[in-house]
Amino acid sequence: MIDARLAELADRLPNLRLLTAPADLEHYGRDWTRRWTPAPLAVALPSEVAEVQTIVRWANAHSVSLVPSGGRTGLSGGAVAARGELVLSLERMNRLLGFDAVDRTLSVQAGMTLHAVHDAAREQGLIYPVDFAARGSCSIGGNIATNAGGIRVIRYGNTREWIAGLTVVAGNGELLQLNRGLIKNSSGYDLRQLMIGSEGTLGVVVEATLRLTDPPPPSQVMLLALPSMDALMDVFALFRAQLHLQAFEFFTDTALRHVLEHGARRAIDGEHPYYVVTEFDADEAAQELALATFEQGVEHGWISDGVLAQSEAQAMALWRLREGITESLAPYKPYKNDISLRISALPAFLHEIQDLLGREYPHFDVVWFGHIGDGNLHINVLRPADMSEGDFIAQCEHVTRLLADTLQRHGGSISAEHGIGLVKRAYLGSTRSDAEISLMRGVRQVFDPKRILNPGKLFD
Ligand code: 2HG
Ligand code: ZN
Repeated sequence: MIDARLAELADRLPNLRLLTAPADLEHYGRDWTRRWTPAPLAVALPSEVAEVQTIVRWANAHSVSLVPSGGRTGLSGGAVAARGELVLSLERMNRLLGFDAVDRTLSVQAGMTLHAVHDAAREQGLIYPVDFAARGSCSIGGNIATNAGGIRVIRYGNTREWIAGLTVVAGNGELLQLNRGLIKNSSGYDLRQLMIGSEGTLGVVVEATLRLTDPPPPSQVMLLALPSMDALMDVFALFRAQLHLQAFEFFTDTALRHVLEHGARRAIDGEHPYYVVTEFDADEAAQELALATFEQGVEHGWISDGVLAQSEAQAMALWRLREGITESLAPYKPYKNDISLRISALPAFLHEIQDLLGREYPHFDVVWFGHIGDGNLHINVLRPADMSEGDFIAQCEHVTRLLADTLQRHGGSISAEHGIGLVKRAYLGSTRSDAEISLMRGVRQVFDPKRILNPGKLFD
């Protein structure tokens, strides 16, 4: 029997696609965390902005919570619907709205995948430079909601840098045009920036105007094997000083073992505890400089071995060693930490945290990797086959509390780029002061007075 509230919504919007089949509720109610059992009321797939406004007004009238939903590739539970919410999927709103050659902007609907955005920019001879492994499934609206980062932040910054304007349906159903593509707009609070990273708690992003830029010069990709964690920061300082970096990513031998088991090809022989994939601008002069830089690293004892990709295919194979890690670990349902520090704070922090994790997780496989050039580490802890999921998560949460305290002492953040969602909610106070959180709650109250937008995410 159809829910009376849904019947009323269907009445208001006869053309709205509304799904209630169990398989659909399951599919749209979860994200890549797979920790919560999906239990949405229904899934709405609007095809135009006016429908989104009507849904938000309906939700206010009936006190139904909404979970804005993109590609659901998130790792913090930000798009989970497990408490009778209506999933508001932007999946069908995935059209390119226009390109402006003078402004060098692309206007898109929020449901467009990052990959499709890349293609649309390239068709105009430009690039949208934010990039990461989930590009084929994640949506630009989700990227905006979490201020997504990825593998090119070291050169181009986070999503925040590339959003020239947003069209948003606020929590009361009102339509907001934020910043309208302006480069300069010194006219008070920048509500566009407030929306970016707000995890669907202030408004539903329905359209975005994205800034594009020139494609980077030809680049080269190098894989390096390193003997120690200390060497990692030395090699980073060396490479950053000599080369124009586009990416600088690291992973451990444990991560490598998993991607190799998952079908990637080994590129360096022997056992090495740490690896770096780096990409840098490479005209002819830079090639020589890259080799000289590599040699210097070897002479200092910071680099044990290395490979410089000789073709596009080899470059892709080297990248796969880094980009394939999340997928190769997925079968273990890892517990994930996504933390960030100032680069200058990393060496001291890394020592402390290596001790901490070694002590607290003596029997768990702990996989380290990430965007070390941005001060962003991903720590994935794998559940032993003989341990229950509940016990495993409880132990990981205990350690995350210790990790959060350590981060706080070093001035870091409990979420670098994945968001707070449900997963990191308990630790928000390690990164934001009570005063900040209280202001954030106040802002939320203004945009969404009835608290229908993604309640429970970010904070209660
Ligand atoms: C990456 O950098 C993503 O590959 C995923 O942010 C990180 O799986 C993770 O922990
Ligand atoms: Zn990442």
